[in-house]
Amino acid sequence: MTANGNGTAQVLGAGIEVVAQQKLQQDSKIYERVQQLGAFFKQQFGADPDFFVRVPGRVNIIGEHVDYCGYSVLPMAVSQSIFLAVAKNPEDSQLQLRNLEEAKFPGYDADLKTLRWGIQENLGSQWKPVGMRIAVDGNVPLAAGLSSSSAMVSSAVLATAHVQGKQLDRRELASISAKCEQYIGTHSGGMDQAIAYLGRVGCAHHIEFHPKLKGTPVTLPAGKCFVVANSLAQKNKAASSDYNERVVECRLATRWLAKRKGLINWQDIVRFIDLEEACQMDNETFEKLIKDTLTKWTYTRADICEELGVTEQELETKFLSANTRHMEQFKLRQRALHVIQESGRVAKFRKICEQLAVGPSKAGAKRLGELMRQSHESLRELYECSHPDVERLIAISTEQNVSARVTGAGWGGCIVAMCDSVEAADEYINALKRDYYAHLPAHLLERHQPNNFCEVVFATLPGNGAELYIQ
Ligand code: NG1
Ligand code: MG
Repeated sequence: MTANGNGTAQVLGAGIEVVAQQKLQQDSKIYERVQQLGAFFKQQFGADPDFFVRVPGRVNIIGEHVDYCGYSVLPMAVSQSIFLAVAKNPEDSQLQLRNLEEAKFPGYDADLKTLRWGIQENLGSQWKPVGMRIAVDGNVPLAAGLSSSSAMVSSAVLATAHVQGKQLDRRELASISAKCEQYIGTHSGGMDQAIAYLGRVGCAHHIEFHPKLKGTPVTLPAGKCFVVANSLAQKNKAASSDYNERVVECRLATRWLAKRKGLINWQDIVRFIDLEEACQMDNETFEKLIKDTLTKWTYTRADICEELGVTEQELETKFLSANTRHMEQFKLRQRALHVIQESGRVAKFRKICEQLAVGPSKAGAKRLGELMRQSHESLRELYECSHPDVERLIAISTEQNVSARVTGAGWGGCIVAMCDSVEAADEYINALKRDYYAHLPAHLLERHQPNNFCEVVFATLPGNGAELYIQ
């Protein structure tokens, strides 16, 4: 495996730097996975792969359920990732997928000519149905809010772009991957795919979506240590309507407010950020507008139809989607308030991090913790996306004097916590093991206790985004 041989990165293929062998070998964990997956590939397909791609999961530090409203977020890439070993086969048009965990994820074969690919749309007439053999190895916890699905989708996009010989930069790849993920049926924003490509070792990223995708590195406060703890309550978002229901409520609230503000094109204003821009409102004015206008806790279909001047049928066809057509009640006020206040918290969090990078301040660091706690409370109360198991983790965190919040979409999954030092993080992790993990049901204990729960509760450092290794 080689790139330019001098240990530095080289730009090749899909506009992504290729990691040189020396650099790769420095990270023994990554190198081991490459070796293992390469051997598995050879055993499956009888030849070596041409290249590998690695796309990480992420943990969002603050800014939850705001990306699809156009507001910025503050995630970092984690070390857990999806690895693909890939070989191109120009002789045929077969897609052959094999997972290292064969028992859990059986192989899949198909003729590329019979599939529609999201990335195909982007490549247009340049698309060639070139055969691909792929071996997959993933260690991002599934359905846990660490973005395993986006790491998978983004790795497929990167591998395909490379096989197709397409030069794309990281932001383009992130946008294509976000569009591709919409095929799964969740009307998600672009946070996960953006950090999957833009992540950089040592810093979190402030990711803006408006007016266009932009990532700014943010140095997290020196000494602080972030811990991820998985409640192990799994939430398969694609199989439930909860996520899309929130998206629908946000879109309906946007139109309601746009109409009340007298905007002629109110029907076309879908995201809160576009309304904010159209009305030149700051965060506080927006919050006041919501409080003054959306005065009911629950709106019925009849309320919405009356206000928007549409029939029930129009409501269903224009504003609801396949898995939200059943909705009878809409919590416009609560959802809108969460989004606007959470977007304010992201801006404050970034600003404090920037101030702390210049000079330490106890008050500043304390404020970060408060923002994380407020974020969680809002997700629980206004957005209703927590889970009893997540609440137990949060309660233990509070007892330990650690600020924590649910991360990702919620309804289970992981929390992210901020500890004052590496030692404090160790103590906190031990407390979680003692008070939460030791009480798991027997089948989960059997699986995780032998590893001392290190896959489900761990301190994490910001890692790199997508990488390509050439064989
Ligand atoms: P998770 O739960 O990690 O899949 C989801 C969305 C994000 C964002 C968060 C909530 C997908 C692919 N991702 O993340 O875009 O909206 O929820 O902040 O659905
Ligand atoms: Mg996901």
